[in-house]
Amino acid sequence: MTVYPPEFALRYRERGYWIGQTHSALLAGATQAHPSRPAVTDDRRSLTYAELQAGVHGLAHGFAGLGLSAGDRVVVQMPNVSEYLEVVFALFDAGLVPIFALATHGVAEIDDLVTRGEADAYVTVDTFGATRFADIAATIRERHPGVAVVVAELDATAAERPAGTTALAEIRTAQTSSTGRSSQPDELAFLQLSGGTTGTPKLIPRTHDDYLYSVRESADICRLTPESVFGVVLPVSHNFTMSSPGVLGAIHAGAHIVMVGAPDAATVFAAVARHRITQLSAVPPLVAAWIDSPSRTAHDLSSLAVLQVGGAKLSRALAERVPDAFGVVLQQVFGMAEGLVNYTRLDDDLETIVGTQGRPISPDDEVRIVDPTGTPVADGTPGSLQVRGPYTIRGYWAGQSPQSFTDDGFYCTGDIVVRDDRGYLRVVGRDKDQINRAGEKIAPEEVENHLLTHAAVRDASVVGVPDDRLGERILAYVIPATSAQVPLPDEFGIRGYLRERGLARFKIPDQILVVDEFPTTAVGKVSKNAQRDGQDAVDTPDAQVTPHDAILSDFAGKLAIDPATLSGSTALADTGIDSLALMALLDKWRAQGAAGLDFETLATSETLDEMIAVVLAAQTRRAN
Ligand code: OOB
Repeated sequence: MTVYPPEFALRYRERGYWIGQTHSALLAGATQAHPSRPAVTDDRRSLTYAELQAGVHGLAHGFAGLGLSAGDRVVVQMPNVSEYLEVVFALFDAGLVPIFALATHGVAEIDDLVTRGEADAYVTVDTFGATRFADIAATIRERHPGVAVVVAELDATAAERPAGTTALAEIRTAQTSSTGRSSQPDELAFLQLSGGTTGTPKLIPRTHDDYLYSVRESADICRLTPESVFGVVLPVSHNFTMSSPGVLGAIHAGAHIVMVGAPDAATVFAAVARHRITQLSAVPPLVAAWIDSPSRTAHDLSSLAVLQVGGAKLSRALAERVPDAFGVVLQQVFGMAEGLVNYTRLDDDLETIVGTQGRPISPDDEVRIVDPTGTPVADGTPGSLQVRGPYTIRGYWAGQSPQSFTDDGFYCTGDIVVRDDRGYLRVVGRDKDQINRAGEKIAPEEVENHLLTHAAVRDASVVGVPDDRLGERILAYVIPATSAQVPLPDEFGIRGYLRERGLARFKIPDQILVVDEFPTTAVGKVSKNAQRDGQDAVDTPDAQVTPHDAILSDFAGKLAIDPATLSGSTALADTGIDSLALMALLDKWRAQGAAGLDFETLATSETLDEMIAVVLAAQTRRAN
């Protein structure tokens, strides 16, 4: 791990940023201050701080008993459930290093993380919603016999746990005190994932000291108190939800964390009303879907005080609608798992809140904005953002991608920003080969590499193109291998192929075009600019509603494809529909009478026919 140079570490300590706190100490402090206050609630259970701490200690001894030694890595892949906090803090207590996988990752990503992170264990759940994590667990167990696989059993009706795996409940002990094995404040606490610009995403090493400085400051900037109720809608393991101020900021403040089961407006707003949620974090497309939803006015949202939006650029037009639509203060968040996080402050004037992506957390965040030759530009001029500071990494895990850091230790973010004379930043573009699809980051090269494994694909090039709903969607150009023994499948077949390889759903191209050749630049490289050009934002037309075909046509409309290319037997997953689009459709169909329809049932349909039957049944129930 690349460490901070001693003179910087000294300065960060002297200035009171690094206070020698570990994550275990963070939870212990909150537990001591508020033992009987609610810590975390999900759909199945609720734990006070004392109960959470007890669960953590009981599990920590269990993890220690698995034969893992201090510093061993453990890939954690869990959805937004209370057990997530128990597991992660138990790993901290046991001196183990979590690698924070996303719940949306497929077996391809998990396998890669286990391999590259040289992990000794993988912790997941059995089933959650539509996702059968147990299948990933079984494959990891098979491919990595030396890796301990621990499964939290959430679903009593789930199929049997895969052979060779251990139930989380089995390793729970009755011990109520710490194992005393936590790593030190200045040591590696966990590995976070980078959005990635290369074939293999990079791992981000964060220490307790640097991360918790950003957490405490964030909780302060966002004014979390023990009375706050923090609703978790985005994946809990993402840096935004984890620490900006996220669940860790909530714990620092002694606040109540509510894990919301699904991101659709009806579920989220019902949870806001029921738990009196005061604060939510979201990505822009989610906010757009929530604003448009009829559920917004159907629930009591009066408890909501702050809506944070980040992860991707929030348009000014959407930003302007947020305060009135939800009766909240909007807070823009521009951050990165590598470190730097910018916030608009809650008492900033409206112009700053809707027109900028905020300013850095720390007075010691050194922000440098440079032109292509590396020369700093004047305020007001767009340039490439570089940063160095008390919670920004100095290098990736295992020395990956050294070119992402300058000789004097600045991290090159790949974002094009404009700074004003007060230090507020506006994100105006990007100079990294990365797609930002609804806040989820995709490295084109990674998707290309998967496409290239197909025998009928000679070449593949993946780009992000502007999209009204998602911000950007993924477009893949494919050149068929003419001499191949197998024919190139159609668009749905190619998606099915990628899915079978275990690629995360959010990385599967939204659109696939088969071409004879790629446009090239003057020096003969594939011109991704040319491939992006001419691909305008797709407007999603609203279709007429009559039974079966109309639903199919709504569906095709959302995907901006010709309904004639869809058949009832097409697998829902292979259509490339994402949860945001599905949420919008759900809202529309609900408004048209399918009152009892829920996100889960819709999302778990195998085929389009099955989904349509579910919608029609819900409409009929209402009609009767
Ligand atoms: C957050 O973290 P990552 O690591 O998934 O992605 C970082 C990248 C940034 O470099 C930038 O390209 C983009 O995501 N980004 C934004 C943005 N917030 C992030 N682009 C425009 N406007 C914004 N508000 O995404 C993340 C980490 C902590 C807090 C919030 C977001």
